[in-house]
Amino acid sequence: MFPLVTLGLVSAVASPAAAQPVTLPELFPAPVSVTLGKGSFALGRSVVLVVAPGVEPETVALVRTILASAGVETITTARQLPKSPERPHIVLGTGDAAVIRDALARTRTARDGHAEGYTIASMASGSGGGVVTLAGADASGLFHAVQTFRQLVRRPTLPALVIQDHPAMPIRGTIEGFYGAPWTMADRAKHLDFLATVKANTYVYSPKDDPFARDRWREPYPAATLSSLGTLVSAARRNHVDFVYAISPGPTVCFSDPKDQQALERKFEALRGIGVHSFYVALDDIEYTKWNCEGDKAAFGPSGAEAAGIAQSKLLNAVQASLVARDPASRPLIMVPTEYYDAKETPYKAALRKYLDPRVVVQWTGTDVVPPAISVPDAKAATKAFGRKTLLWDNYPVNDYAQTTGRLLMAPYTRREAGLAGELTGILSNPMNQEAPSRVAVTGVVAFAWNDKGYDAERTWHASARELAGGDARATAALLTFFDTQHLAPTFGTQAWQEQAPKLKAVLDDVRRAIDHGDASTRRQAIADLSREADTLANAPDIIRSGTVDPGFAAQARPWLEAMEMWGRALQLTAAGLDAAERGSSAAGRYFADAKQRAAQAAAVQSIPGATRFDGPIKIADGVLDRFIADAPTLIAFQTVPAGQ
Ligand code: GDL
Repeated sequence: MFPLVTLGLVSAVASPAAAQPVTLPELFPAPVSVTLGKGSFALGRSVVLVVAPGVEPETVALVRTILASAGVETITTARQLPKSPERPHIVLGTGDAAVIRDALARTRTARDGHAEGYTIASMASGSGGGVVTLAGADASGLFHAVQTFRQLVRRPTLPALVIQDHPAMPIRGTIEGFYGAPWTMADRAKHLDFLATVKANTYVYSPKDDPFARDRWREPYPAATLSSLGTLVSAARRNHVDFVYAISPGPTVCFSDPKDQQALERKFEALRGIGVHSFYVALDDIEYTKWNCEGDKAAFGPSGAEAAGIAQSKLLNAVQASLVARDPASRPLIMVPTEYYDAKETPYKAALRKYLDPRVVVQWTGTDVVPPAISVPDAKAATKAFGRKTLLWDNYPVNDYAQTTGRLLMAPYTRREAGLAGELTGILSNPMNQEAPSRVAVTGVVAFAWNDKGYDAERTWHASARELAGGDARATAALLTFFDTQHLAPTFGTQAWQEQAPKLKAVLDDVRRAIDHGDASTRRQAIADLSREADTLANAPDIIRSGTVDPGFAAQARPWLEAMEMWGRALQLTAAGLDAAERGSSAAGRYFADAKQRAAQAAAVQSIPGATRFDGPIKIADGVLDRFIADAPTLIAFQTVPAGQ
């Protein structure tokens, strides 16, 4: 029998004196439930793999790779579990395969049967043996179980535990929907691999600057591009990610012209030829109060928002019908409407509600294009306005609008209300032009969509830094220092929805307070702390360059890392200036002047031309660091050296 204990009782039951306590591993996204059992066992060098019939070979291959990276050298296979396994056994399967039923029965565990759900049950057995059962409700569920298993085997011993898990929202992932330089095919391939690790299931291809998807949407893709897209589609399939192809015909489409409908279907047909089963029509950022052709006036009457809603519905309904007719495996069409930026009742939305096929999935960005927060009542209003539960298009961490010039958006994903899963069909994050840095926010978005009620923004943020750093503690800390300098998240207005550099600001505020109110020893202590903080800032870029697993991160963040190092040096000089001033040394003025010069150089570092939509100076903890360096010479009176000395 498998003595399960609830988490609160674990230490009491499982930590006899001197034994290693069995602890709960940190898992991201947070599973629905994890229950620790008694004891633990090591995987060791040799394991037995028991694979139920029907498991995808790629999933088995992935398990083998994970086991190898956990130090397993020999993997043998068996068809069923022995009565008392003396070696670690890993059991894989979906549905109610007999071997899975047997394995779960031994741990008296029920199987999670939700779509994409899974159960993991592990128990120690015999002397040195153990069983880990990965049971998927379906093939994707099993794949997600394997991703959790990847996190579990990072520790040398596996605790006895039961995990029951399934997604709160059916659609989770990203929409490459920004303006400016699209991701490269290599970026996208890496992104798809990353999405799998966080249990995302959707990637929408919709770069605004792909001419064949927007301005020249009627034209076929060059063969080479289509072939590269085909490679991505296969990578997505391997990763259990739905590759959705989006087209944006809005700028020129003639809704009433059957030739345009055919052009759209021809385009989709070509994509279907490379394995795409999911399609999307984007109608955002277009003029919808003027027709593009005379025919639309004849067909739908004078132009206007309501007529646009009717015309768009007609086209989309026809596309939805043709998707089903041509491909029984097709997923429902997704669309983003022209009024995507609020849930206010309007004639356009009323037309969509009335005429748009209820199967069509509608996106919406919240109460604004870049909303400061999203609540359950906001989502309820959207459900009402669009006549169906919506799929949130979250414009975070996208950095293609003027207010984001010179910024990476690296704050934790927050201010989305727990409970949104009851009102949304999912969330797609619109990422930055920089793929690797985007993973920090996307990890948060997807973890929230997987388990909104169990989501912890700060812990998930740390976990994403740890992932980028391949588990290295020093590089993780350096990344978090860097993220703090890129914490500001603007809106389209003047008010940011995430503040800049809260951690650094707290440190600098403490220094100001100590200098203002403290005695001599408090002041010196504060200046010493400041000097250490400056070292941390100045050294972080080098640690990040050598400590992040994906070289794409340092390459895409290059000017930010360069500027950060310079700002760090400016702060070091500032700390030296304060120290000199505190000691009454006349060197203070020189330090402050050097700091000012270094800060000016740092502030002049520019973004990589063309890498983001708006080029401009790189911002590092702006409004916090620059202000402190500018104010520092006024904090402690110091002797100035007369000119000429
Ligand atoms: C938008 C655009 C999007 C862009 C974002 C931020 C939607 C639906 N469309 O309005 O392509 O990246 O703003 O600038 O959000």
